[in-house]
Amino acid sequence: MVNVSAWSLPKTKRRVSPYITKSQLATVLEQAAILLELDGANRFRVIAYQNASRALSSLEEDLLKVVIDNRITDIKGIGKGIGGLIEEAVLEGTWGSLYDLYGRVPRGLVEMVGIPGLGPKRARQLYEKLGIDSVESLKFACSNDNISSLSGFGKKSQEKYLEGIDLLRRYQGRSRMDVGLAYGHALERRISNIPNVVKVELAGSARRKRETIGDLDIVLGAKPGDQAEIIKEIMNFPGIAEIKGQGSSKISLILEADMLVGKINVSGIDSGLAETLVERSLDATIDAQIRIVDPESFPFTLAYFTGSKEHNIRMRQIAINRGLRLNEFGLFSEEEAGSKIGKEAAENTLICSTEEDIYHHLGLRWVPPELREDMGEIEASANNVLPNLIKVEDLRGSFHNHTIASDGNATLEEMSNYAINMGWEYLGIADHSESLNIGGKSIGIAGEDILNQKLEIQNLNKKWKEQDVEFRIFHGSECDIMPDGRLDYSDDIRSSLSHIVGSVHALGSWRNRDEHTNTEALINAIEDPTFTILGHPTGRILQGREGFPVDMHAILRRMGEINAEGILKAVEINASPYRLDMDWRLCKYAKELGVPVCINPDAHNPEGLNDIWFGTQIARKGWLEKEDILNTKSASEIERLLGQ
Ligand code: DGT
Ligand code: CA
Ligand code: ZN
Repeated sequence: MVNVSAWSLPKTKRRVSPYITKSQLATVLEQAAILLELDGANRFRVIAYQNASRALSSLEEDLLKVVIDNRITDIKGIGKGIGGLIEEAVLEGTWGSLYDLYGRVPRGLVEMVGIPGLGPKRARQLYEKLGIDSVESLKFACSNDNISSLSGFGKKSQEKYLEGIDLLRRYQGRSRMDVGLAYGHALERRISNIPNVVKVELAGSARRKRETIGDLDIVLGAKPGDQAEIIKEIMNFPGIAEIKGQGSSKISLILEADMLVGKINVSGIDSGLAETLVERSLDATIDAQIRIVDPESFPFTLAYFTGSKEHNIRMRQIAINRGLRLNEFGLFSEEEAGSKIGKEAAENTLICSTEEDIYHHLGLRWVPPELREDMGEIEASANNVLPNLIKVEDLRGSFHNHTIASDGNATLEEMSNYAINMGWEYLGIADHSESLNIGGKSIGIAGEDILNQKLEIQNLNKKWKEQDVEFRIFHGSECDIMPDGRLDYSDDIRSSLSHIVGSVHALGSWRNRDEHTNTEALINAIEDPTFTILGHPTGRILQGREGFPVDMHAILRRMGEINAEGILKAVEINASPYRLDMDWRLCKYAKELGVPVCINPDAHNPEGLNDIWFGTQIARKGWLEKEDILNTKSASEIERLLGQ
């Protein structure tokens, strides 16, 4: 099966030739052959690309040397046209005519080739004859018997494709946090409604709030006599796409959309990409494992399946040091258990009615699941210095939100009213700046229009003051950072605003450059006196695209230095579940350096403000406390910090 999820033309990270490696080229040429076939190119061209790919794979000589010596077309299987492409890639790092090809072939067609049993030739036929251009439309056509009448296709093909689509889904990998938690909580809720369920809880990476979730783990506690009936009830749930396994203590399922209650909220990314991602979520499936245990075992099983594996290993070692053994059923004397394993070994377990008890028996304090990654939490627990993690209720506002003045779809007032209802004291508006283009169209606020927004905000602030409503808008901008590190707008305009969220959007040039250049450019931007908050630092889209290369440690160090001089430079955790950028792994470092973290929903509509929740989970995962977060401060403190 071809893995088509990651198809894009490689961008060089080098500053000297060879910009592109031999194996990168071989992969691209192989992909190009498939794209050409999908594009309806003639057979000989397709074969030429296939041959060239193979020739490169088996080339032993240094490719750069061959190119420099002008010997590329001497290689058997490489002709003049493709030879030219190879030379350009190696010497310039660019891809000539391939950009067009990669851009032209519908993404959906490429995804169709990922379906086991469906090659490019057939995909092309389905596209030409029936207009099928995505996995979704193919599934629909197969389910409605629209394909069997095509010559060369029969009922067998339909069945094969449907099976293939299922397979593709199953291997498509991890889900974003919002999708995983939507499914996880829906399943947990449904189970908790079954009579005689004593306890049920989501475990695994979902409970640890990882940014993506592989599969769901649910632990269910019930009396042995009730378990069979409970399992029967679960099997009757809606939204079970497939039963992968069913025993008396474990059920493995694939869940699909009917399981979900409500729909998945989306905001914070440009609309084109958002649309595709929504489609994917609604159509997403996720694996779930349910473990059914006796109520007495529940805390042990929950702890075990919460993980992480690394955390568990440390816990078991601590038990061993105390002459104990810890498994998914209990905590018991190693000596007594002897060679017994599993449930039997745990017959005489120490009684623990909660997870807390397990930690206490090991001389530890309970560790919040978010921290269980073996990244210092065991030591902190033993020394009683675990952080007091930030809570959503601690937040009093946020600084990066959009309105209809740029690409949001609500007015200042609509956004504010929603924020007031959330109990916030302030809302930072940061619409896009002038230079931001999407598809050749500017979506930002032109410099001369900034004043209009300013007046509107002043009026609203005045109104609230008169009405004794404790709420205000901070007028900022999500200001584009140019490739050289300059900020959009004039110094005058930027200085007139309350805060500047500096963000990189034109990702192309940043992803084409090496880490060092990008880091320098970002530091340039941050050093600008008007710069306040670094927005979505790497530009990554989870499950969508990687961020640009940048040395975040160096960025944070520089920000720490400037903060030490008493000048506020904060880093954003973009709370959109599509981004969750800055990554949680960097939070602790930011905290140590004294760089305030700002959790921003990057909302494009009022409901989008709720995304703040995801960002807060990530901040917790990064060990952050109330004091570490900029938007836990009161409006008057913020005014002081922003120098107004
Ligand atoms: P995921 O599903 O890839 O997002 O990540 P997890 O953490 O949910 O991992 P998963 O589903 O493979 O297993 C759930 C938990 O069960 C895991 O966090 C720790 C525990 N576990 C699974 N296999 C092992 C193992 O071989 N050793 C130990 N110590 N724990 C394990
Ligand atoms: Ca899991
Ligand atoms: Zn942005």
